This record gives sequence, C-alpha cells and structure tokens, in this order.
Amino acid sequence: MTTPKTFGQQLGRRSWAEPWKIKMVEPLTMTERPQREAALTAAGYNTFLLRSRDVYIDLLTDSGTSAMSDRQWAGMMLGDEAYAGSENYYHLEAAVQQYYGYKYLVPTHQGRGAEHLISRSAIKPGQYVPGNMYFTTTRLHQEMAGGIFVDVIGDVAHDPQDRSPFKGDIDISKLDALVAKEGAAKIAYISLAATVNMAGGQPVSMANVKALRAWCDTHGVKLYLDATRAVENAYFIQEREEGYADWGVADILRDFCGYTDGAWMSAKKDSLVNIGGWVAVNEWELFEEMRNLVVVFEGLHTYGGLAGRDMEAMAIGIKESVQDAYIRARIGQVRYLGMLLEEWGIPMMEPVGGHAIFLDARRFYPQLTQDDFPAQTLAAELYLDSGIRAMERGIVSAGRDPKTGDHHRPKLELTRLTIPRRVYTQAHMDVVAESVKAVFDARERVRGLTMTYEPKYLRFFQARFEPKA
Ligand code: PM9
Repeated sequence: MTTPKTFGQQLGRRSWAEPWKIKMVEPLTMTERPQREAALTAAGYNTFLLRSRDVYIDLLTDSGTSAMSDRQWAGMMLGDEAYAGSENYYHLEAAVQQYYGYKYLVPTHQGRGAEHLISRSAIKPGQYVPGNMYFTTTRLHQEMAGGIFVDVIGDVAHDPQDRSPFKGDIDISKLDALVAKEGAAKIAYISLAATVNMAGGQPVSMANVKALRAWCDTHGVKLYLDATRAVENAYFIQEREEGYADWGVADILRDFCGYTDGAWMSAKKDSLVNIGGWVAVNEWELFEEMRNLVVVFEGLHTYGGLAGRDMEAMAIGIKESVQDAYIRARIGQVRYLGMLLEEWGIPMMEPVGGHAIFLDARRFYPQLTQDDFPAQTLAAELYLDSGIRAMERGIVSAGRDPKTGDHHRPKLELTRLTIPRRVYTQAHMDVVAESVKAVFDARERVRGLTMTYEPKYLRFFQARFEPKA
C-alpha cells in the first residue's frame, strides 16, 4: 500500500493553510444533470442568467463574493448612517490614504461608478486612452466619454503559453509610436490595470510602473491605475521581482501606487467587501470635478452611493487584504487549482495569475472557430457537467467596435474559473479540477453555440445562445 502524500509533501515543502477558520457556513445546492439542462436552456446558455440557487460551486466572479471577517461584520454595526459627514467615510479615507497613498478620495457604489467619474472628468472627446489590455466596463466608460482605447500591453500577454513573469507590463515602444503618430496632447492618460483581468490576472512589474512614471513625466501625460486587484499585483512583485522578497505586501502596494497620479477601484475584489468602490487622486482640480459629479450620479461625496456600514467594512477589508499571510493563501488557492489542471494537461493561460484560472478554449476545442463562441461553450459544458459556474472572457466579452460594428476578435478566448476570497476549501478545488477534466475528456463531441440575442452594451451579461446541431 502506498502512503498518501499531502500536497505540501508532493511539492517538497511544509504545508501552510489559510490564516482563518470558518465561523458560519452557507449550504450549497447540489443538482442533477436534467435539472441543470433545464436551467441552462432557460438561461439562454449564458451563465450570468442562471439563478444562483441552481449553481453548486460559483466561480462566475471574485467580485463582491468574498466572505467578510468577523471584524468586518462587527464594523457593519458601527455604520454611521448620517446623510452627510459619516464617520465611516473618514475611516475609509484614512485607510485609502494609508495603504494606497492618494490624497483625495471620492467613494462610489462600485468600480464602474468610479470609472464613469474619472473617464468623464479626464478624457476630452477624440483623445486616446492607451491601456494594458481592455477591460469591459473600463473601455466602455472611456468610449462613452469620447475616448479611443488603444491596447499597449506587451505582445506576450496575448500568448496563453508564454510564461513571462510580468505579462501585464505595458510595452513603452507602443506608447512612443502613439506619440510619434498623434502627439502627446492627444493622450488623455495612461490607463494601467494591476493584475490584468482579461490577460488572465497577469501582474505589472515595479520596473514597468517606474518606467511609465518617467515616460509620463517626459511627455506631460497622467498615469492612472485600475487598483481593483493591486494587492494581488503587489504579492507577485514580492514573489517574482528582484529586490522585493523582504518587503511586506503593504509596502509594495504603497510604493507601486506612488508612481501613479491616482486610481479607481472596485473594492468588491481585493478589499473583501460585497459592495463598494472609490476613485482617488493627488490633483485637487480633478478631485474637485469628480467630487462635484459624484453628487449627480452616485450620492453625496461622503457616501457615494454606499451605506455608512459598507464604508466601514471596506476600511477594515483594506487592512485585512494587505496581510502577507492572507494574500499568500489567497493566491496559493488559485495556484493549487492551476497545478492540478496543469498536471492533467488541461490547456490554460500560463503562468497562473492572481484571481482565477483561465482555461484556453481555443486549444480546448480546436474544432470550433471563434464564431462558435468556444469560451462561452466551455462555460456551458462545465455547468452541465457539475453545476460549476464559470464566465466567458473571449469574443462575447470583447463586444463590437463602436465605429465599424464588427466583433472585436481578441486573440485570447478564455473561460474564467474565478475564485472568491475566503469562500471555498481545497476540497472544492478538487471537485472543480475533476469536473474540468471530465469536460476535457468529452471535448470532441462539442459543436459550439449560436448567439440568438445581443444587447447593445456589455453584451456578455445578457446575451442569449443556443447549441449548434
Ligand atoms: N470586474 C469581474 O468579474 C465584475 C464585472 S465584469 C464581469 O472581473 C476591473 C479590473 C474589474 C472590474 C470588474 C471593474 C468594474 C473594473 N476594473 O464590477 O463595477 O475586474 O465593481 O468594477 C468584474 P465593478
């Protein structure tokens, strides 16, 4: 009889575990295949349209799906629900100033509220907004403000098999080419995302943000950060970039943000809350404009669409999110799932990034063209197999070019298994890995999908599909 080995032993190191224990549990529903077939048909083969009661393990998103700590729940009871000047706003402001380092804060109900404010305030119609790969809501707000998004991420980010450590880095020669063609005055700002979501959660190096700062100073261009997953980015810098192994994640985060002029944030990810966001900058004039606009679109500038208790939970969540033991376990869990899948030869985005495993649907289903929606198909197949809910991050998410009306055709055609923070156990990850393997083994019979309904904005949320015969 062979002695079973712990996962740590297989890796030749001592195991470590999550730095928390479970105080309250939420039952999960397990379903049978006929039930799932009916639910998926009713949802038009779009996992966003499933009812959560029909889902077993929910890997749709890491957005707003975290388990809050007992400290955060205790903080909720200290909500100061005054319309103006809530005490919790000042706690949040202090936390953002301390951990992210920006001077002026405007709270918003979530990330896209912040994207709306900064895009409207900092983009003049016709200006370019170069960024390290698009994000759905970010690009839409930039376009709605009259901006033109330009992808300036390094080419390696578009190759799922390239194992470079910092695939989120901007290629500065692409910025030079844009300035040579259009002039620096035509650039609204550089839109830099930490751990680039659509590239598989790939980080940006400290060297790159430093180089961008220098480039921006030379050309008189602002540098704004999508800080949604900047804590996860800081962890990768600690782990991979020379000179940072002895730094704490909190110090790396603060240093990284220090090279930028401001940031917007969906606090629903890194900051371990179910709702919330903010935009924060160092420049008074821009702050004043956004502080004025927030009262039109979100709420007063001391609550921005949130309850006082939400801001308190966010202030506490920010402090918890930068603890080294926490972030190591968070990234470690994603990596654990990645290692199982890698061992079984499942095609995915490499190296494994911060918040999710991104299955490479092109290599999964070589018999499908991009017009068969391979990543959408893979999300549907996974749900049918086990009730696990994933998300498409390919041609459907990319939407259409606003000028030509043609599909954007991203090189990456990925299905995202997004891991909520502090929610699932290692056993859940085993179940997920086995389901992906079962779907991979049955890959040859799959024929793809046809889109039967397409909404105008952010179509991936509400589009409907039917299986091809
Ligand atoms: N991201 C995600 O699941 C939720 C909505 S899109 C399916 O990945 C970045 C990098 C994000 C992000 C949301 C937002 C918008 C901005 N930047 O969802 O409005 O990943 O809070 O944030 C989602 P909100």
